[in-house]
Amino acid sequence: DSSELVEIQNYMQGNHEEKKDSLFGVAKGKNVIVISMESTQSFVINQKVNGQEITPFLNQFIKESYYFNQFYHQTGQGKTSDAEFLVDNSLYPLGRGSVFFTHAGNKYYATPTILKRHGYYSAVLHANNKSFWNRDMMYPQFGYDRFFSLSDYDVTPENSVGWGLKDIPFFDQSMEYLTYMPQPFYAKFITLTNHFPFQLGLEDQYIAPYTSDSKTLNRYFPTVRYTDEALKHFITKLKQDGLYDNSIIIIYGDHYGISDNHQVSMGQYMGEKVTPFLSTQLQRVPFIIHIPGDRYKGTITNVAGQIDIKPTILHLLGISDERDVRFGHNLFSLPANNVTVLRNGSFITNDYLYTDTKCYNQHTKKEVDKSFCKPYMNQAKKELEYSDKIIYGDLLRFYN
Ligand code: GP9
Ligand code: MN
Repeated sequence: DSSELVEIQNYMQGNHEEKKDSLFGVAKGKNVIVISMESTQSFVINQKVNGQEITPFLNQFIKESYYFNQFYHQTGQGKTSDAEFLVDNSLYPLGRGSVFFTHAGNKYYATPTILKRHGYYSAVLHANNKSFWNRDMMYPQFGYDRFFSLSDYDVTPENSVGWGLKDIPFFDQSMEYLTYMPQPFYAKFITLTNHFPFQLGLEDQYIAPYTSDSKTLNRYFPTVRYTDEALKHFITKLKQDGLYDNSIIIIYGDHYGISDNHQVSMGQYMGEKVTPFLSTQLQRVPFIIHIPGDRYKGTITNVAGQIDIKPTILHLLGISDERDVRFGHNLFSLPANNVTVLRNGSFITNDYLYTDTKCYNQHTKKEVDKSFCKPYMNQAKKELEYSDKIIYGDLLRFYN
Protein backbone atom coordinates (compact mmCIF):
# COMPACT_ATOMS: atom_id res chain seq x y z
CA ASP A 1 0.00 0.00 0.00
CA SER A 2 1.02 3.67 -0.02
CA SER A 3 2.79 3.44 3.36
CA GLU A 4 5.36 1.15 1.72
CA LEU A 5 6.17 3.87 -0.78
CA VAL A 6 6.52 6.40 2.04
CA GLU A 7 8.99 4.09 3.78
CA ILE A 8 11.04 3.78 0.59
CA GLN A 9 10.97 7.53 0.01
CA ASN A 10 12.19 8.13 3.56
CA TYR A 11 15.05 5.71 2.95
CA MET A 12 15.93 7.55 -0.25
CA GLN A 13 15.93 10.94 1.39
CA GLY A 14 18.41 9.59 3.93
CA ASN A 15 20.67 7.91 1.39
CA HIS A 16 20.18 9.85 -1.76
CA GLU A 17 20.48 13.50 -0.89
CA GLU A 18 21.49 15.33 -4.04
CA LYS A 19 23.90 18.23 -4.17
CA LYS A 20 23.51 20.95 -6.74
CA ASP A 21 27.07 21.15 -8.08
CA SER A 22 28.34 23.54 -10.74
CA LEU A 23 27.04 21.35 -13.57
CA PHE A 24 23.45 21.75 -12.46
CA GLY A 25 21.51 23.09 -15.45
CA VAL A 26 24.49 23.48 -17.82
CA ALA A 27 22.48 21.71 -20.53
CA LYS A 28 19.16 23.34 -19.73
CA GLY A 29 16.78 23.16 -22.69
CA LYS A 30 19.19 21.19 -24.87
CA ASN A 31 18.22 18.11 -26.85
CA VAL A 32 19.21 14.79 -25.29
CA ILE A 33 20.52 12.05 -27.58
CA VAL A 34 20.91 8.71 -25.80
CA ILE A 35 22.69 5.86 -27.60
CA SER A 36 22.53 2.27 -26.41
CA MET A 37 25.61 0.41 -27.63
CA GLU A 38 24.71 -3.22 -28.05
CA SER A 39 26.86 -5.65 -25.99
CA THR A 40 29.76 -3.21 -25.66
CA GLN A 41 32.03 -3.72 -22.66
CA SER A 42 34.69 -1.32 -21.41
CA PHE A 43 37.60 -3.67 -22.04
CA VAL A 44 37.67 -2.64 -25.72
CA ILE A 45 38.08 1.09 -24.99
CA ASN A 46 41.58 2.43 -25.65
CA GLN A 47 42.71 -1.10 -26.50
CA LYS A 48 44.02 -2.85 -29.58
CA VAL A 49 43.60 -6.19 -31.27
CA ASN A 50 46.23 -7.39 -33.76
CA GLY A 51 47.88 -4.00 -33.24
CA GLN A 52 44.81 -2.03 -34.32
CA GLU A 53 42.52 0.18 -32.27
CA ILE A 54 39.12 -1.39 -31.60
CA THR A 55 37.24 1.86 -30.99
CA PRO A 56 39.26 4.63 -32.68
CA PHE A 57 36.31 7.00 -32.84
CA LEU A 58 35.23 6.59 -29.22
CA ASN A 59 38.83 6.89 -28.04
CA GLN A 60 38.90 10.34 -29.62
CA PHE A 61 35.36 11.27 -28.59
CA ILE A 62 35.94 10.51 -24.90
CA LYS A 63 38.75 13.07 -24.89
CA GLU A 64 36.14 15.73 -25.71
CA SER A 65 33.61 14.32 -23.22
CA TYR A 66 33.14 13.09 -19.68
CA TYR A 67 34.17 9.44 -19.66
CA PHE A 68 33.34 7.13 -16.76
CA ASN A 69 35.81 4.26 -16.74
CA GLN A 70 34.40 2.42 -13.68
CA PHE A 71 30.83 2.22 -14.87
CA TYR A 72 28.83 -1.01 -14.55
CA HIS A 73 25.81 -2.48 -16.31
CA GLN A 74 23.18 -3.71 -13.84
CA THR A 75 21.04 -5.84 -16.13
CA GLY A 76 19.55 -9.29 -15.59
CA GLN A 77 17.74 -11.64 -17.94
CA GLY A 78 15.97 -8.75 -19.69
CA LYS A 79 19.26 -7.68 -21.34
CA THR A 80 18.77 -4.60 -23.57
CA SER A 81 15.33 -3.97 -22.09
CA ASP A 82 16.69 -4.12 -18.54
CA ALA A 83 19.29 -1.52 -19.49
CA GLU A 84 16.54 0.69 -20.90
CA PHE A 85 14.54 0.22 -17.72
CA LEU A 86 17.49 1.26 -15.55
CA VAL A 87 18.35 4.25 -17.72
CA ASP A 88 14.86 5.70 -17.95
CA ASN A 89 13.63 4.97 -14.40
CA SER A 90 16.62 4.67 -12.07
CA LEU A 91 15.00 1.50 -10.74
CA TYR A 92 16.58 -1.97 -10.76
CA PRO A 93 15.29 -4.55 -13.23
CA LEU A 94 13.96 -7.79 -11.76
CA GLY A 95 16.00 -10.78 -10.59
CA ARG A 96 14.14 -13.04 -13.00
CA GLY A 97 12.57 -12.39 -16.39
CA SER A 98 12.16 -9.01 -18.06
CA VAL A 99 10.20 -6.28 -16.30
CA PHE A 100 9.24 -5.07 -19.80
CA PHE A 101 7.15 -8.23 -20.14
CA THR A 102 6.02 -8.82 -16.57
CA HIS A 103 5.13 -5.27 -15.46
CA ALA A 104 4.30 -3.21 -18.53
CA GLY A 105 1.00 -2.20 -16.98
CA ASN A 106 2.60 -0.44 -14.02
CA LYS A 107 2.73 3.27 -13.37
CA TYR A 108 6.20 4.76 -13.95
CA TYR A 109 7.78 8.21 -13.76
CA ALA A 110 10.40 7.72 -16.43
CA THR A 111 12.60 10.46 -17.86
CA PRO A 112 10.33 11.09 -20.91
CA THR A 113 7.33 11.65 -18.61
CA ILE A 114 9.29 14.12 -16.46
CA LEU A 115 10.73 15.92 -19.49
CA LYS A 116 7.31 16.30 -21.08
CA ARG A 117 6.44 18.68 -18.24
CA HIS A 118 9.42 20.75 -19.37
CA GLY A 119 8.34 20.93 -22.99
CA TYR A 120 10.31 17.98 -24.34
CA TYR A 121 9.27 15.62 -27.14
CA SER A 122 10.55 12.05 -26.78
CA ALA A 123 11.16 9.12 -29.09
CA VAL A 124 12.92 5.78 -29.36
CA LEU A 125 14.55 4.71 -32.61
CA HIS A 126 15.33 1.02 -33.08
CA ALA A 127 15.06 -1.04 -36.27
CA ASN A 128 13.53 -4.17 -34.78
CA ASN A 129 9.97 -5.42 -34.57
CA LYS A 130 8.07 -3.11 -32.24
CA SER A 131 6.85 -5.94 -30.03
CA PHE A 132 10.33 -7.31 -29.33
CA TRP A 133 10.84 -7.09 -25.53
CA ASN A 134 7.23 -5.82 -25.40
CA ARG A 135 8.57 -2.37 -26.17
CA ASP A 136 5.36 -1.20 -27.86
CA MET A 137 3.52 -1.81 -24.57
CA MET A 138 6.16 -0.41 -22.21
CA TYR A 139 7.23 2.78 -24.00
CA PRO A 140 3.87 4.56 -23.59
CA GLN A 141 4.13 3.88 -19.84
CA PHE A 142 7.49 5.65 -19.85
CA GLY A 143 5.90 8.62 -21.60
CA TYR A 144 7.50 8.25 -25.04
CA ASP A 145 5.66 10.14 -27.76
CA ARG A 146 6.86 7.99 -30.65
CA PHE A 147 8.63 4.69 -31.31
CA PHE A 148 10.32 4.43 -34.70
CA SER A 149 10.59 0.66 -35.17
CA LEU A 150 11.17 -1.86 -37.95
CA SER A 151 8.25 -0.67 -40.12
CA ASP A 152 9.69 2.86 -40.17
CA TYR A 153 12.93 1.68 -41.76
CA ASP A 154 13.84 0.49 -45.24
CA VAL A 155 15.42 -2.87 -44.51
CA THR A 156 16.81 -5.01 -47.34
CA PRO A 157 19.16 -8.01 -47.51
CA GLU A 158 21.85 -5.59 -48.73
CA ASN A 159 21.70 -3.28 -45.72
CA SER A 160 21.23 -6.03 -43.13
CA VAL A 161 23.36 -8.49 -41.21
CA GLY A 162 22.72 -10.77 -38.23
CA TRP A 163 19.74 -9.35 -36.32
CA GLY A 164 18.76 -6.84 -39.00
CA LEU A 165 19.52 -3.36 -40.27
CA LYS A 166 23.19 -2.52 -39.90
CA ASP A 167 24.08 0.37 -37.61
CA ILE A 168 25.38 2.73 -40.32
CA PRO A 169 22.19 2.64 -42.45
CA PHE A 170 20.22 2.67 -39.19
CA PHE A 171 21.73 6.01 -38.15
CA ASP A 172 21.47 7.29 -41.73
CA GLN A 173 17.77 6.58 -41.98
CA SER A 174 17.16 7.79 -38.42
CA MET A 175 18.57 11.22 -39.29
CA GLU A 176 15.49 11.97 -41.38
CA TYR A 177 13.28 11.42 -38.36
CA LEU A 178 15.58 13.31 -36.05
CA THR A 179 15.82 16.44 -38.18
CA TYR A 180 12.02 16.78 -38.24
CA MET A 181 11.56 16.09 -34.55
CA PRO A 182 10.10 18.86 -32.39
CA GLN A 183 12.83 20.39 -30.20
CA PRO A 184 13.90 20.06 -27.51
CA PHE A 185 13.77 16.27 -27.79
CA TYR A 186 14.87 13.25 -25.77
CA ALA A 187 15.76 10.63 -28.39
CA LYS A 188 17.05 7.16 -27.64
CA PHE A 189 18.88 5.18 -30.35
CA ILE A 190 19.35 1.44 -29.89
CA THR A 191 22.13 -0.11 -31.99
CA LEU A 192 22.07 -3.75 -33.05
CA THR A 193 25.00 -4.89 -35.19
CA ASN A 194 27.24 -5.81 -32.25
CA HIS A 195 24.83 -8.52 -31.10
CA PHE A 196 25.68 -12.16 -30.56
CA PRO A 197 26.68 -14.05 -32.72
CA PHE A 198 28.56 -10.97 -34.02
CA GLN A 199 28.14 -11.61 -37.74
CA LEU A 200 29.57 -9.14 -40.22
CA GLY A 201 30.28 -9.18 -43.96
CA LEU A 202 33.92 -8.82 -45.01
CA GLU A 203 33.19 -5.43 -46.59
CA ASP A 204 32.29 -4.06 -43.14
CA GLN A 205 35.26 -5.48 -41.27
CA TYR A 206 37.56 -2.55 -40.56
CA ILE A 207 39.77 -4.81 -38.45
CA ALA A 208 40.51 -8.54 -38.57
CA PRO A 209 39.05 -10.98 -36.05
CA TYR A 210 41.07 -12.08 -33.02
CA THR A 211 42.63 -15.53 -32.87
CA SER A 212 41.59 -17.78 -29.99
CA ASP A 213 39.53 -20.90 -29.32
CA SER A 214 36.41 -18.75 -28.93
CA LYS A 215 34.94 -17.90 -32.33
CA THR A 216 32.51 -15.64 -30.49
CA LEU A 217 35.28 -13.55 -28.94
CA ASN A 218 37.20 -13.53 -32.23
CA ARG A 219 34.24 -12.08 -34.12
CA TYR A 220 33.37 -9.61 -31.36
CA PHE A 221 36.20 -7.19 -32.18
CA PRO A 222 35.26 -6.47 -35.83
CA THR A 223 31.58 -5.89 -34.90
CA VAL A 224 32.50 -3.52 -32.04
CA ARG A 225 34.77 -1.72 -34.52
CA TYR A 226 31.88 -1.47 -36.99
CA THR A 227 29.57 0.13 -34.41
CA ASP A 228 32.37 2.56 -33.52
CA GLU A 229 32.44 3.55 -37.21
CA ALA A 230 28.65 3.94 -37.19
CA LEU A 231 28.92 6.35 -34.23
CA LYS A 232 31.53 8.39 -36.06
CA HIS A 233 29.21 8.54 -39.03
CA PHE A 234 26.27 9.62 -36.84
CA ILE A 235 28.20 12.38 -35.07
CA THR A 236 29.35 13.74 -38.43
CA LYS A 237 25.71 13.87 -39.58
CA LEU A 238 24.67 15.61 -36.36
CA LYS A 239 27.30 18.28 -37.04
CA GLN A 240 26.22 18.67 -40.69
CA ASP A 241 22.59 19.07 -39.71
CA GLY A 242 23.32 21.58 -36.96
CA LEU A 243 22.11 19.39 -34.11
CA TYR A 244 25.49 18.75 -32.49
CA ASP A 245 25.85 22.08 -30.70
CA ASN A 246 22.42 22.12 -29.10
CA SER A 247 22.38 18.51 -27.93
CA ILE A 248 23.99 16.52 -25.16
CA ILE A 249 25.02 13.02 -26.23
CA ILE A 250 24.90 10.14 -23.79
CA ILE A 251 26.44 6.82 -24.85
CA TYR A 252 26.19 3.65 -22.74
CA GLY A 253 26.96 -0.05 -23.20
CA ASP A 254 23.80 -2.06 -22.48
CA HIS A 255 25.30 -5.29 -21.04
CA TYR A 256 28.13 -7.76 -21.55
CA GLY A 257 28.69 -9.31 -24.98
CA ILE A 258 31.16 -11.98 -23.93
CA SER A 259 29.75 -14.36 -21.34
CA ASP A 260 31.64 -16.36 -18.73
CA ASN A 261 31.59 -19.33 -21.14
CA HIS A 262 34.50 -17.66 -22.95
CA GLN A 263 36.71 -17.11 -19.91
CA VAL A 264 39.71 -19.01 -21.22
CA SER A 265 39.90 -16.97 -24.43
CA MET A 266 39.09 -13.75 -22.56
CA GLY A 267 41.99 -14.54 -20.24
CA GLN A 268 44.23 -14.96 -23.29
CA TYR A 269 43.17 -11.54 -24.62
CA MET A 270 43.39 -9.79 -21.22
CA GLY A 271 46.73 -11.40 -20.42
CA GLU A 272 45.46 -12.54 -17.03
CA LYS A 273 43.24 -15.31 -15.73
CA VAL A 274 39.53 -14.45 -15.50
CA THR A 275 38.87 -14.89 -11.79
CA PRO A 276 35.50 -14.11 -10.12
CA PHE A 277 37.01 -10.70 -9.30
CA LEU A 278 37.97 -9.95 -12.92
CA SER A 279 34.75 -11.45 -14.25
CA THR A 280 32.86 -8.90 -12.14
CA GLN A 281 35.09 -6.05 -13.27
CA LEU A 282 34.43 -7.14 -16.85
CA GLN A 283 30.81 -6.08 -16.30
CA ARG A 284 31.98 -2.51 -16.84
CA VAL A 285 30.47 -0.86 -19.90
CA PRO A 286 31.39 2.44 -21.54
CA PHE A 287 29.58 5.54 -20.33
CA ILE A 288 30.15 8.86 -22.06
CA ILE A 289 28.50 12.26 -21.69
CA HIS A 290 29.22 14.84 -24.34
CA ILE A 291 28.17 18.41 -23.53
CA PRO A 292 28.80 21.19 -26.06
CA GLY A 293 31.62 23.49 -24.91
CA ASP A 294 35.31 22.77 -24.50
CA ARG A 295 35.42 22.74 -20.73
CA TYR A 296 33.09 19.78 -20.16
CA LYS A 297 35.50 16.86 -20.30
CA GLY A 298 37.62 14.48 -18.29
CA THR A 299 37.84 10.92 -17.07
CA ILE A 300 35.82 10.17 -13.95
CA THR A 301 37.02 7.17 -11.98
CA ASN A 302 34.25 6.87 -9.40
CA VAL A 303 32.40 3.57 -9.48
CA ALA A 304 28.89 4.05 -10.87
CA GLY A 305 26.21 2.27 -12.90
CA GLN A 306 23.29 2.54 -15.29
CA ILE A 307 20.95 3.38 -12.42
CA ASP A 308 22.72 6.76 -12.16
CA ILE A 309 21.96 7.89 -15.71
CA LYS A 310 18.48 9.33 -15.10
CA PRO A 311 19.44 11.55 -12.13
CA THR A 312 22.57 12.67 -14.00
CA ILE A 313 20.65 13.72 -17.12
CA LEU A 314 18.01 15.56 -15.08
CA HIS A 315 20.77 17.31 -13.12
CA LEU A 316 22.47 18.53 -16.31
CA LEU A 317 19.13 19.78 -17.62
CA GLY A 318 18.59 21.69 -14.37
CA ILE A 319 15.56 19.67 -13.31
CA SER A 320 15.45 18.84 -9.63
CA ASP A 321 12.78 16.81 -7.99
CA GLU A 322 13.75 15.91 -4.46
CA ARG A 323 10.93 13.44 -4.11
CA ASP A 324 11.60 11.54 -7.33
CA VAL A 325 11.70 7.83 -6.55
CA ARG A 326 15.11 6.73 -7.75
CA PHE A 327 18.01 4.61 -6.59
CA GLY A 328 20.77 6.32 -8.56
CA HIS A 329 22.73 9.54 -8.07
CA ASN A 330 23.83 12.51 -10.06
CA LEU A 331 27.30 11.29 -11.06
CA PHE A 332 28.94 14.68 -10.66
CA SER A 333 28.55 14.69 -6.88
CA LEU A 334 28.54 11.09 -5.80
CA PRO A 335 28.50 10.36 -2.07
CA ALA A 336 31.90 9.04 -0.96
CA ASN A 337 30.39 5.77 0.21
CA ASN A 338 28.48 5.12 -3.03
CA VAL A 339 27.67 1.47 -3.73
CA THR A 340 26.97 0.17 -7.22
CA VAL A 341 24.80 -2.93 -6.97
CA LEU A 342 24.65 -5.49 -9.74
CA ARG A 343 21.44 -7.41 -10.29
CA ASN A 344 23.03 -10.69 -9.15
CA GLY A 345 23.77 -9.15 -5.73
CA SER A 346 27.45 -8.42 -6.35
CA PHE A 347 28.38 -4.85 -5.47
CA ILE A 348 31.28 -2.50 -6.05
CA THR A 349 32.56 0.59 -4.24
CA ASN A 350 35.64 2.67 -4.99
CA ASP A 351 37.63 0.45 -2.63
CA TYR A 352 35.90 -2.92 -2.47
CA LEU A 353 34.26 -5.44 -4.75
CA TYR A 354 31.92 -8.10 -3.39
CA THR A 355 30.90 -11.11 -5.44
CA ASP A 356 29.93 -14.71 -4.76
CA THR A 357 30.15 -14.20 -0.94
CA LYS A 358 33.76 -12.98 -1.19
CA CYS A 359 35.15 -9.50 -0.54
CA TYR A 360 38.08 -8.10 -2.58
CA ASN A 361 40.21 -4.99 -2.31
CA GLN A 362 39.84 -3.10 -5.61
CA HIS A 363 43.41 -1.80 -5.53
CA THR A 364 45.32 -4.96 -4.61
CA LYS A 365 42.75 -7.23 -6.36
CA LYS A 366 43.22 -9.59 -3.41
CA GLU A 367 40.52 -11.24 -1.34
CA VAL A 368 40.17 -9.55 2.04
CA ASP A 369 38.21 -10.24 5.21
CA LYS A 370 34.47 -10.00 4.65
CA SER A 371 34.18 -7.37 7.36
CA PHE A 372 35.49 -4.79 4.85
CA CYS A 373 32.42 -5.31 2.66
CA LYS A 374 30.03 -5.71 5.55
CA PRO A 375 29.05 -2.01 5.91
CA TYR A 376 27.66 -2.02 2.36
CA MET A 377 25.98 -5.42 2.36
CA ASN A 378 22.81 -4.27 4.01
CA GLN A 379 22.41 -1.28 1.71
CA ALA A 380 22.98 -3.41 -1.39
CA LYS A 381 20.34 -5.89 -0.27
CA LYS A 382 17.90 -3.16 0.70
CA GLU A 383 18.18 -1.35 -2.62
CA LEU A 384 17.26 -4.46 -4.61
CA GLU A 385 14.45 -5.35 -2.20
CA TYR A 386 12.94 -1.88 -2.23
CA SER A 387 13.14 -1.65 -6.00
CA ASP A 388 11.50 -5.07 -6.37
CA LYS A 389 8.78 -3.95 -3.94
CA ILE A 390 8.03 -0.90 -6.08
CA ILE A 391 7.65 -3.05 -9.18
CA TYR A 392 5.76 -5.99 -7.68
CA GLY A 393 3.43 -3.67 -5.74
CA ASP A 394 3.06 -1.12 -8.56
CA LEU A 395 3.84 1.40 -5.82
CA LEU A 396 4.37 4.40 -8.10
CA ARG A 397 0.56 4.48 -8.34
CA PHE A 398 0.75 6.24 -5.00
CA TYR A 399 3.32 8.83 -6.06
CA ASN A 400 2.13 12.32 -6.82
C1 GP9 B 1 16.64 -6.39 -29.85
C2 GP9 B 1 17.86 -5.83 -29.25
C3 GP9 B 1 18.76 -6.89 -28.69
O1 GP9 B 1 15.68 -5.45 -30.20
O2 GP9 B 1 17.55 -4.84 -28.33
O3 GP9 B 1 18.26 -7.41 -27.53
P1 GP9 B 1 19.13 -8.24 -26.48
O4 GP9 B 1 19.14 -9.66 -26.95
O5 GP9 B 1 20.51 -7.69 -26.44
O6 GP9 B 1 18.43 -8.04 -25.20
MN1 MN C 1 21.45 -5.88 -25.92
